[in-house]
Amino acid sequence: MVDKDPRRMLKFLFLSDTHFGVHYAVNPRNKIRYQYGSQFFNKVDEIFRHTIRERKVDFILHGGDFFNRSKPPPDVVKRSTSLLLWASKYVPIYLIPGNHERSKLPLGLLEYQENIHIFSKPCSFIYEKDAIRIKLTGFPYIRHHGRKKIKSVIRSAWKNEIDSVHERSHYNILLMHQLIQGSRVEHYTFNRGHNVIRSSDIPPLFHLVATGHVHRYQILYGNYPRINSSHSRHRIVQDVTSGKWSFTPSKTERVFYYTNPIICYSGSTERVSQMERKEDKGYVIGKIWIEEKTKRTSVNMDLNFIPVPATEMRYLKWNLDQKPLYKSIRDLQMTIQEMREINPTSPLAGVVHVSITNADTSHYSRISHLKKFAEENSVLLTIRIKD
Ligand SMILES: [Mn+2]
Repeated sequence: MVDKDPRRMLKFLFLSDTHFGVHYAVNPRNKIRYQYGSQFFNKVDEIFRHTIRERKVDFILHGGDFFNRSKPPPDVVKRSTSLLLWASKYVPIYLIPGNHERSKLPLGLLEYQENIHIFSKPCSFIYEKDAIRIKLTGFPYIRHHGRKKIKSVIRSAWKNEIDSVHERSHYNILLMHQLIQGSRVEHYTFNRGHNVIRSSDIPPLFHLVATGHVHRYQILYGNYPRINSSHSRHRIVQDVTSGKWSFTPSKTERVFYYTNPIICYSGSTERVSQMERKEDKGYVIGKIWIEEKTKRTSVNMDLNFIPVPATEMRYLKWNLDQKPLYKSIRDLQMTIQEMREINPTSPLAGVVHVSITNADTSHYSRISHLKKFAEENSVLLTIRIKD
């Protein structure tokens, strides 16, 4: 049904929080860190190649935290911009500066590449293909008081059109990098705070809010009455006689009327911190298509989360007053060997973090030996000794 008339259908890739440069050792001699940092580039490289070549996406949205730092080292800039340049040869890319870039993407001249569009200020771009017109509105990460400022920022972004369009867009996407009330990480739901945005403050004229910042993939619905919108699909309708797009529910055709924006966090493309060790990582493929029927035209959207393999992570807590060091070491060695068995050939089998309490200085040398053992098994071991 979906692919019947491909002339009126388009696809996009939505990914976010690539954090290029995190855990990266620029010197390849630091093998294990170089490997872990490189995974972040390799993964996005695969995602770009697969979605552009096989899935034939028409454009790419990046939800921010492209880099891990606002001033990334030259090697990190080189590796990540070559990915952008490759992808932009085929499709346009739209990027939001996130909090890790301090709301400003250090991409220099890349900003002036024809196919690379950066929301360096609140503004809107138009993407159009085969008579489907999409308005992409976005703004850099709001660092303070997002809750208070959000309405006026969105309003100015909507009005500030880089590509002006005289006809109404069929589909409106808001791209941003913010916390939204109700978004979740493990054991925590964001609710209050000067930077937590209420979804009811996002105008219902947006069909999709594609946002970065929270590293866990999730879909939220706005606070508008929800009518028959399933997990990943909702519809809006054009009235054929008047030509108007309808945003208000009608009694007779409720099911086809668009009512609320879907809010989507694609999550990060790789596990950035131990907090994410149980999260699936991946990207989102969005599909927008138009169905013409005798009495009405409907615009449809599908969102699909595609998981990619993520680095194995383990977290161990040692209290040396409760368990002697030699036993804890044995546990750790077993953990490391298990990880190696899961990934026997991978240059990085996983990452283990050990948090140690009640250690005394006589323990230190035995603890530091463990790093070598981990590295021999292609595991990155980080240790924190607490007083
Ligand atoms: Mn992030």
